Amino acid sequence: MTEHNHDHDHEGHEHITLVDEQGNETLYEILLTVDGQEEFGKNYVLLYPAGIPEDEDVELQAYSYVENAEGTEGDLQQIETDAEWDMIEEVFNTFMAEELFTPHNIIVTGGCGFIGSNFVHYVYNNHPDVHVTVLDALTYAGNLENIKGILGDRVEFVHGNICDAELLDKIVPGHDAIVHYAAESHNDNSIANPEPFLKTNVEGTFRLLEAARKYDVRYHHVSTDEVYGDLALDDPAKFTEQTPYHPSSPYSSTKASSDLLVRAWHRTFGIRATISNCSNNYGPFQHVEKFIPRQITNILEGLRPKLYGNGENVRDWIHTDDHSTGVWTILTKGRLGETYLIGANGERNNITVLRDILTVMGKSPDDFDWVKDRPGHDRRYAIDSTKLQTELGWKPTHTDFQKGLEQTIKWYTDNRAWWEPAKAATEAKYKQQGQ
Ligand code: NAD
Ligand code: TDX
Repeated sequence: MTEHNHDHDHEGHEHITLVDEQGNETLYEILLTVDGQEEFGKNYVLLYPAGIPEDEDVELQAYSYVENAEGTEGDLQQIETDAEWDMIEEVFNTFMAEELFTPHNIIVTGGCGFIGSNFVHYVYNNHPDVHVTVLDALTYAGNLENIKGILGDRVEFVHGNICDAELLDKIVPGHDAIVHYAAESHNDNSIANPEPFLKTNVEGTFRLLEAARKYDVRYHHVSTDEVYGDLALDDPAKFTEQTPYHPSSPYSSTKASSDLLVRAWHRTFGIRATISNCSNNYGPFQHVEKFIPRQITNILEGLRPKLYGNGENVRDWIHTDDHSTGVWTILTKGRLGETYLIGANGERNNITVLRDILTVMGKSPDDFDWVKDRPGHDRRYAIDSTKLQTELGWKPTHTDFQKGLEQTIKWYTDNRAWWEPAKAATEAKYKQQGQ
């Protein structure tokens, strides 16, 4: 069976024309593509005849294919083994289901940080039948203010450390899932002092996995695209779930280590786990040590923004709201043991983002300082989130980065009381590092 023709119609549906042995052509629509690379070294497509009303019974066709050099489907092949059929059936059932796992009582670690607190708000606003226990040590990066407005019957706060096994023995029983966000999250800090990264990111994950094992609790692991290292600026490739791990910094190597622990605990002990690796987040409530908030708040304080190296490094930006819906989708629909990449096609180099910020804030686009580069500075991150989009039906909603950036600038302008207490100490630390 060979693929004859592959195109998109005006509604974005993908079509394939198949030619049988007699030379008859039939037009099919691609219902689903399935990523079976890790297990079978192939991908799969599920097809149904085009133009058939949705409620009519049709026989689906499934074929395997190996991506060719252009990154598109090569020839379609018959499926050979029962194991492949079982996997396709599992993905199809996942695709058709609204939610396969319906949590009612979850622990969110790091729920007072930037991204964790966004997820807690997302669950509070969209899943009223779910109770959230936030476990957070309130490090320099944690701020109870981030969830203060929603604490009560449905959102409870426990002040504690994820490395504290005794505490986990007290709070984990009775919960049906752990969503693990807590981490030391800043690359520059990991270069100045790696030790807390080993403790929280590696040992902390180990403790949570042990608790998930002991109390048979589902576990979702929030990780980063930085585990894959970096791409060259002119490389057309993006990271996929198959990209080999190649972390560069103490931070990303501890995140990579924690991902590997999750994979091993799933395989060896049968922990019901999923992993997500997301690209750079932006939005309100991000700590002023990170790139975008640092530059905005510098301008608001009358300081000049600071750009590392030559400013050519590329980051793939996603709004933190979209990260939260991605994690919820994977928690409730993801296949156990699987990794899903979360990204929103937001590649931009740092100098472009900085000049956008300066322009929106009424400054000259050259009104910034070049500062010392970050050692080991990753050149470019780029995420291919096809698997999450096609298998689980997730889509980002904040697709206009410029608009999201303007809203973020407005938020920092309107919420000085939130970030001012952390600003001076953060800048003092950077100054010491020559940044
Ligand atoms: P953050 O630094 O803003 O927040 C981290 C939170 O974890 C804080 O509330 C802190 O108090 C808490 N915490 C730290 N150590 C703890 C410990 N030992 N016990 C309990 N709580 C502890 O981080 P963030 O940017 O919100 O990132 C959250 C997660 O998302 C991290 O796992 C990070 O690796 C991942 N991630 C971040 C990005 C990004 O762009 N920021 C992208 C992809 C993935
Ligand atoms: O002042 C700065 N000037 C500058 O040029 C800062 C703070 C950063 N940068 C550059 C370094 C990076 O190329 O901006 C880019 C973004 O820097 P960070 O905000 O520190 O993010 P990054 O190192 O890319 O990592 C982030 O995304 C992946 C998060 O901090 C991680 O937690 C996440 O895993």
